[in-house]
Amino acid sequence: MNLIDQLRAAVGTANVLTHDDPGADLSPWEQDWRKRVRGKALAVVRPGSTDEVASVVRAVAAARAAGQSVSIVPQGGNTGLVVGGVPDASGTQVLLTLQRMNRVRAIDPANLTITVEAGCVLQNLQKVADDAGFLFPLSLGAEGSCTIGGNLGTNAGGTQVVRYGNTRELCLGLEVVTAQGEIWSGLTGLRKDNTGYDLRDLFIGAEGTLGVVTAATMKLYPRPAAQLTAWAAVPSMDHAVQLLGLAHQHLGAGLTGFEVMGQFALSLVDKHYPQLRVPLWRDTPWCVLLENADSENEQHARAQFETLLERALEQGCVTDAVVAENLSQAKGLWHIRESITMAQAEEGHNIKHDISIPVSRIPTFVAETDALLAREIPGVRMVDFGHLGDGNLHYNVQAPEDADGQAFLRDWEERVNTLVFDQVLRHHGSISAEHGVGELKVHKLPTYKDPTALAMMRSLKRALDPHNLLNPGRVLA
Ligand code: FAD
Ligand code: 2HG
Ligand code: ZN
Repeated sequence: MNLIDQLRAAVGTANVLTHDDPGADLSPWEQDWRKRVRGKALAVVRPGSTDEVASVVRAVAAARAAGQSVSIVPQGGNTGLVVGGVPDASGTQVLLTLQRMNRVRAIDPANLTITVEAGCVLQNLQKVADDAGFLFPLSLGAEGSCTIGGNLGTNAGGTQVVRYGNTRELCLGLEVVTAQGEIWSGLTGLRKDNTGYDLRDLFIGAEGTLGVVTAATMKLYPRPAAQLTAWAAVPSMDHAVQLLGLAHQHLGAGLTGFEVMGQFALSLVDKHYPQLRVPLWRDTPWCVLLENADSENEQHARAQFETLLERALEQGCVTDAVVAENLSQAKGLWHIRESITMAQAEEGHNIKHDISIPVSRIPTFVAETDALLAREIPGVRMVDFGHLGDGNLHYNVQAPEDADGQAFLRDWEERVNTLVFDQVLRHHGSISAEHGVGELKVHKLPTYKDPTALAMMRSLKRALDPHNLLNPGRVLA
């Protein structure tokens, strides 16, 4: 049997799509979210179980061992921003989508865990947790489409990291199909297990290069008794950092979100989605969105929040603020923040940088790097926003007004990346805080990653995937 027939035998004919099938449209799996790359798959394969994933991996591995240059690209919701989950243009890659594997396998209320298959859409996972009386805190703008497998693959961050950590911190166990097509059943749900190397942490953030995650056991949390959200105008990035310090001091573990948004980023939301009514943005260079989740009650949360904002106004780090009166207003404020990425996409291509540096250095980094860019590219527009509570900025560079976005990318991307990443290095930061490396940043790692760390990463890849079957060319060149 040829490979396509073997794949059909493994997952059923209806779950293997190829370009030769009459009327088949593979583009949703082949085009990345940012429309940076359009690949061509040998086939899109949709397994329905872990055993089927293992059969697919074994079939492709055998074909590769027999000399065919085939490989596998795992994909979840295809919302990744670094071109990590779409096939390349060779027409030799099997696109393995986990979308059909979307079941919730179990909830263990006493252990505060939920076990789900990799293709479960994040929003569905949040809802199942909520219906059971718990909170699953991972939250990001793509939550209506991204999957927990993709979140684990990228170690996604989002807007609640300041309190609950990245996806890695929320995961207790994994089920993984290895590059040899074996199944590792590591769904333990244990909070303590020191029996050697932490294999789970190896696969999280590996962007599908070491194994295919098929299921995960994730942590649940009690739902907070009250949740309050405020939107504050701040006069400078220095003041935003000062406000973060006050928020830690006054809210303690209640501080669940702290996002900063630059004026131009908010102007894009106002321009493309005027119905969202962005507050305060016209008269201030920065706004901050902050959230206080309280385990006592709303009165307590509001009193804490008011004290914080009074101190902040006294100290001049906030010039104006609105506190959401109810959950629906709070959701509206969060929706504005989550719409920045879409508003940027409406505006046209930009050069994205998802960077982290110590919070204390962020004001200097922004002032210096803004000035360097403005000198190089007069009229450049900075779409600067992000998870300030985590030291993570989306420091995105948009072409000057009226410039052609495509030409801007072509002429400037490499130079702008070098300028920004050199600055990140100088400030002891990372060139990818949460989106990953994918294909877009793979050639940057040798310059910006510690050489010993990179050598260990290569050794791990060789040990776990010696034939480079899984997502070749991503993370490691
Ligand atoms: P995909 O895009 O399908 O894949 C991403 C990577 O994971 C690829 O390398 C793929 O090969 C690998 N992968 C997918 N499934 C598996 C699996 N089962 N096993 C092994 N590897 C796998 N990211 C953040 O971190 N924080 C944010 O706040 C955030 N906001 C976003 C907002 C918008 C509007 C958009 C479009 C994206 C945003 N992202 C954010 C990026 C993206 O949503 C995340 O990276 C998300 O985790 C990707 O999930 P996915 O299911 O779409 O994965
Ligand atoms: C966010 O925080 C995402 O909204 C996307 O990580 C960031 O669009 C971006 O650059
Ligand atoms: Zn982000």
